[in-house]
Amino acid sequence: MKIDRIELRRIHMPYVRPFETSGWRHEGSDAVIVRVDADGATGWGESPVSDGPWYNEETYHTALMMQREFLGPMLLEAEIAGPEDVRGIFKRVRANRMAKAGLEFAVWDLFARAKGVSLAELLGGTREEVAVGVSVPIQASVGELLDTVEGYLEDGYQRVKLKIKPGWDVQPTRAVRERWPELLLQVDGNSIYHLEDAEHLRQLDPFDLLLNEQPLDHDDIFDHAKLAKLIETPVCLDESIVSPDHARWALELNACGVINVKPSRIGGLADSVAVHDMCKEAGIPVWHGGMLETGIGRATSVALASLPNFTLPGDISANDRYYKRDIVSNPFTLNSNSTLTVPDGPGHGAVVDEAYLEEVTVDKVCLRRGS
Ligand code: SMG
Ligand code: MG
Repeated sequence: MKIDRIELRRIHMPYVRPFETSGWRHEGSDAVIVRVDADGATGWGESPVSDGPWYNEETYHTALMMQREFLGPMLLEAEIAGPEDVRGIFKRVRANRMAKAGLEFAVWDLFARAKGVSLAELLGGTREEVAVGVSVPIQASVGELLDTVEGYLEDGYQRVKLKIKPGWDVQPTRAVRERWPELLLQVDGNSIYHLEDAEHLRQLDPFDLLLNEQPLDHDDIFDHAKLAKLIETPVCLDESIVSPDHARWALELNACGVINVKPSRIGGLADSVAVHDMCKEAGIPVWHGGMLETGIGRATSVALASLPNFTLPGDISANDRYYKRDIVSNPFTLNSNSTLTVPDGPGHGAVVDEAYLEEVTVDKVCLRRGS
């Protein structure tokens, strides 16, 4: 198959409430939405980048530029036998994994739709529902945090992740644990701590957390391996697992007990399945992370999270936790058992609301084969 046309749109779409981590605060999505067309079929993907290089080094500026100048033209030239080919086509381009992923996701969706199978099935998914939780941003006070968590529990979420940072870690985590002794609870520092903080992080051990996510540097594996020996809470890696090799290094070093799989961070679904399979083999559970995706990226996530070793609840909340109105007309809604239902129609299943997509589009680029 040859791709005829690629459409890239940088959007801006407000969140229902701001999202604040240890290092940045966002009021809305600045993702790049990708559409690919071939032989009368269409596929959609999302690069969940933002306005600045805070989570990783990519932004909507870099993603759009890489897709327009390098990745898009490479994809248009290639003969693609299946979506697994895309990582090879992009191999010459270093890093820029979120830019690659948005395109790769769209090609997976295109092939699944062309074959008339669901993306979950094409990826090897085995679940009809995926367990999900909610990631709670840093709040102004412990009182507000308790109210926010209570609201999400009332919505039906059964697992909560707290964003933490120095000065907002032990006290809020203790408060949530005391109020809800049985709650599935975990924390995420987004790379704000240092190995010297091990003693401090040990204070989180009594709270029976599922995991402590990426406390140390965004590109560190080595010090996480040291930290994992110093704290009882399982270390989970997010930012620093950007490829199957990085996962292998982490497993060989015993740097983590759990891995957060985000296919955008890893550069695509093919490599994410490889990370999943490697962890399964090693007896290391994985769970699906989130980048506050729109309904398009969310549908890709739900399909991937249906693979068997995604045994912990994902950061894939229902669309209305993020957006009052989303760019899809069939948002996911939360089931009463804190799951989302995996779509079984063709592709990832998101039905794009093209009129609203046009409304939230800030910048649009069209690439065509042979021009
Ligand atoms: O999608 O619900 C979501 C957000 C999950 O906390 C979340 N993501 O480090 O895991 C993480 C953060 C990164 C957010 S960057 C925009
Ligand atoms: Mg994280």
